[in-house]
Amino acid sequence: MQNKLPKTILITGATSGFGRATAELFNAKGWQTIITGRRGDRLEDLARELGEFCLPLSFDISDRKAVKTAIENLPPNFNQVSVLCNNAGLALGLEGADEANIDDWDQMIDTNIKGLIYATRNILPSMVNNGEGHIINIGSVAGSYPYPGGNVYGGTKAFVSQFSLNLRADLVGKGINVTSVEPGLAETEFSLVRFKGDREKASQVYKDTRFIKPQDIAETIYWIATRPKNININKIEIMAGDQAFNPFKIVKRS
Ligand code: NDP
Ligand code: 8X3
Repeated sequence: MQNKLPKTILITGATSGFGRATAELFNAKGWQTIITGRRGDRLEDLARELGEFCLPLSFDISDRKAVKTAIENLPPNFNQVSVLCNNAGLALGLEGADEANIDDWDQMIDTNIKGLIYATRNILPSMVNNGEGHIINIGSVAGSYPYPGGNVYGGTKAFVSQFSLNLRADLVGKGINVTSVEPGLAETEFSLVRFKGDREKASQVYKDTRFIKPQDIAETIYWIATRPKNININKIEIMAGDQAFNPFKIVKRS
């Protein structure tokens, strides 16, 4: 019976950016999509666009009970999830660690770390039971390379990278693949959120440079999800063509 249904991907944070582009691409490729996020109106609009093979579910990923309830109550046609794309996340602020808002730090940890582990823990038993599944986590170059003001955001993304590898260690032999996707500069609502609605500041981030587009990441996720089962892509790092590394900062004392 299940074989007659298209494969299903659950994408957290599908109301904009990477998540939305990923939902659109998988839908176009004939997959069922479960799209989530807090902004229910946006989810409804996207669900209308994607049609009958899309299920919108509005909840806050950092709410442990809400995540459990949503996944436990997936309707029969949508409850065999082949791919979980843990994408919901955010950066808040760019202040140094001595000035940053500690509520922002809590929210990044609650969303980028706790939300991701809640979704993963709740979906895994069904994947293990089916002997098939793929967890695709959205990390960041910020998890590997430090930059001023990246403090807790970078720390949460380092967690995503290491948690992904540790998931591999637990799940090898059970038919479950795990991948950490680690993008650099991409134009989404990311900077608008980081700068708390300041459109001018957000637009400066992407001005006069060639950034990653959400569709680039969606295509990468689709490629990862459709590799043959004899391989696992552990992690993939993608930077913008116009982005690279700076030298170490050296403080001169004289
Ligand atoms: P967007 O701001 O465009 O999208 C973020 C998505 O996360 C939205 O759909 C938002 O939905 C959702 N989200 C945030 N908080 C919550 C929450 N508490 N509960 C449920 N959903 C939530 O940014 P991106 O598309 O860029 O970000 C997607 C992921 O990519 C993030 O994990 C981000 O850290 C990562 N990333 C982004 C990069 C970039 O340069 N853009 C580079 C590297 C990684 P809603 O607000 O409706 O809840
Ligand atoms: C988003 C990329 O470099 O702005 O994760 O932190 S960066």
